[in-house]
Amino acid sequence: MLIRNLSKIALTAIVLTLAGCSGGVLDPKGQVGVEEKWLIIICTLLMLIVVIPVIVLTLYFAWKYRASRDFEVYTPKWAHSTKIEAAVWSIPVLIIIVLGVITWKSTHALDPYKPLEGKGEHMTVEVVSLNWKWLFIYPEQGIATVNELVFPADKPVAFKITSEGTMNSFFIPQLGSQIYSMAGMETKLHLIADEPGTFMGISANYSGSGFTGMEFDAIATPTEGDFDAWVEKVKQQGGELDMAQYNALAKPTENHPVTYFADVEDNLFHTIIMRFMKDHGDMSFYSKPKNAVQGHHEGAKKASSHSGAHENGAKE
Ligand SMILES: [Cu+2]
Repeated sequence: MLIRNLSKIALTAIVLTLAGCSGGVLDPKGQVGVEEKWLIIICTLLMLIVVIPVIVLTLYFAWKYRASRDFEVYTPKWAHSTKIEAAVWSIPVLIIIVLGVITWKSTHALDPYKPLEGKGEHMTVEVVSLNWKWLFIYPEQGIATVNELVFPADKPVAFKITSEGTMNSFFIPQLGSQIYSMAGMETKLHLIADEPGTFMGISANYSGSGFTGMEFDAIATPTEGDFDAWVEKVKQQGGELDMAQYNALAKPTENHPVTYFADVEDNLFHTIIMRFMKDHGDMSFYSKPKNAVQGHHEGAKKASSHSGAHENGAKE
């Protein structure tokens, strides 16, 4: 009776869990997401090669050597079995080798910083996480939006991502990888939608009281024409986004409505990153800051002992 009830509960749990898959990482709508789905499934199955026999054998041994069976052979001096040693060492080692090869290959193939191969030219979208909303700047179209991301289906998108404050994580589960947004830094992500649709966009990193409302629709339009029409709509309806307006927008708000900006200040994304870097000079990405050393040591020269120690490579 207990077993029957337990199996009912388990079945319900499985059905509910699988029902949660639609719209999630196991229901991918883009090339990156599809590859990651198979990675999750293959790795889970490989690991179950160990987990399932362990569960089965645990139950089997508990039953086989139960106290009421007094005719089992009692061997307290038993210490070694070559067969068991071979099994418990060789199987996990083989699985780890296979997992290692798969991980090595897939981390290179699915590197979020790598543009998608064979998909043509990428469209650029600059993403800024604010408390508690997402700002999307379209440098090629000269527009910006809050909490609405639109791009054509079958068009690869290169996201450049930063944050105004707290660390967040830019994540459209059905399209694939998530990547962190951090103040004063630029991270990159390349995604594509293989079919038109509206996908849920979230932050995968908790960032405070307004976090639950920090969601956006990622809309893949059926054609480039539909995307152009949407850009026109933003240009008709939107306001201006200069630095003063950005500062007002950056103030914390909860459940921020979708907002359009028809005209965006040049290099706004770069300016947002650089306001956290101003003491270290302008930054050339993927190399050292051009004048960070001079800038840093202007202040340090006053304290000569500190400056001396620093030049010897000592840490502060
Ligand atoms: Cu220093």
